[in-house]
Amino acid sequence: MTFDLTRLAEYGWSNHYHSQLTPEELARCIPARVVAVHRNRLEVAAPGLEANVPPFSEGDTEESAATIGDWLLLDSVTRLPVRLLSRKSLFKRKAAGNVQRLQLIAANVDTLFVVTSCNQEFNVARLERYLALAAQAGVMPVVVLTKTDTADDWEEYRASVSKLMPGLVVEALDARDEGACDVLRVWCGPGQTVALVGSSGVGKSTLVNTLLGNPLQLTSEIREHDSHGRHATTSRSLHRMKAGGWLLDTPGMRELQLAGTEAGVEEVFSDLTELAGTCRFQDCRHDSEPGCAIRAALEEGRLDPERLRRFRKLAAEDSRNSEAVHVRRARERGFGRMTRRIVEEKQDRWRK
Ligand SMILES: Nc1nc2c(ncn2[C@@H]2O[C@H](COP(=O)(O)OP(=O)(O)OP(=O)(O)O)[C@@H](O)[C@H]2O)c(=O)[nH]1
Ligand SMILES: [Mg+2]
Ligand SMILES: [Zn+2]
Repeated sequence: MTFDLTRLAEYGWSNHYHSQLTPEELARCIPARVVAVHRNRLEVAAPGLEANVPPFSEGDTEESAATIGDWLLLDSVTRLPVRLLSRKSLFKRKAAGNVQRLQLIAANVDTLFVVTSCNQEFNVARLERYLALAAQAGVMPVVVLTKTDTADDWEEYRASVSKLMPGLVVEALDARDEGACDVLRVWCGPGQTVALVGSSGVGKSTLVNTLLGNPLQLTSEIREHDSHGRHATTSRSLHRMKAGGWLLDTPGMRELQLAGTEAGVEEVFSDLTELAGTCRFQDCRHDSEPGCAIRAALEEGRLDPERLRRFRKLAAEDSRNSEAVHVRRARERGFGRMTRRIVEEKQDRWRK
């Protein structure tokens, strides 16, 4: 074997990837992580290795192209990629414009910091949207509530976040204070990869600087010639944090939209989908149908009408976005059908 496992672990290597390698690959390949994606090349890194390789795709679907955070196997002689390893998690979105295409944002992120602040920016519906995205991507969400120093009632903000999902982790802090940010260290240690999302002004950049310890790292940019010979500026996407882990900063993270996130929505609103599964009619629209469990819960005050409204909005948005991607599949989907399908899938999973 030609590579140093201990040092690879610092880059995020784990048994999830290691167990995918055949004995032959173990003998003849080196794993390397994609740290930046450019139009005509990928930057990869591994202990003692920084290299450019051609773009690589494992198949002909959009999801099979290597993206930031991916692990590639390189041939140890030619240094060319030979295989894309199966991912732990994946953020993707509908490509901008009318093109019906999915765009990969980042792979193999462990933790998503959902950043929000103790002021009028705070918005439960937006948080739920981010939580659904994290769940869909297969990434652990941690809500980071910033600007506690500016609000006497920050405990109340924290309490409303905690109510969004059972077991949801919330950390309240002053993003400018290095000591206060120490509570985030457990997600930022060696081998860990984190990404941040949140509205403008909530303190993402401030947090990033605090976590990196060295603001220069984030602003250091690589100048290169684009295809027209002009200087183009790109900033690296994976940055080493003080605590040893990697911070993924890519513009796409800021524009994530819901597309094909039914499963994520299901996880965040499992109370609602379970309830809907007990309506008398399978295709109940929770409108005026008899035996509707959702309406009963509303009438008995067991269900917050605002939460239902947000769920409907998110479900509708999701099905609109998916429609652009998979027109045919999405056409027949409505709120009632979606909840029914989710409940059926859940039951299927139990039966397996
Ligand atoms: N008092 C206080 N100010 C903060 C805190 N976090 C960020 N700020 C300030 O809020 C302002 C906006 O912070 P940024 O880090 O630039 O916000 P951002 O999320 O990166 O915003 P965009 O880049 O526009 O998306 C800056 O003036 C920060 O100094 C905090 O916890 N407490
Ligand atoms: Mg910023
Ligand atoms: Zn109903």
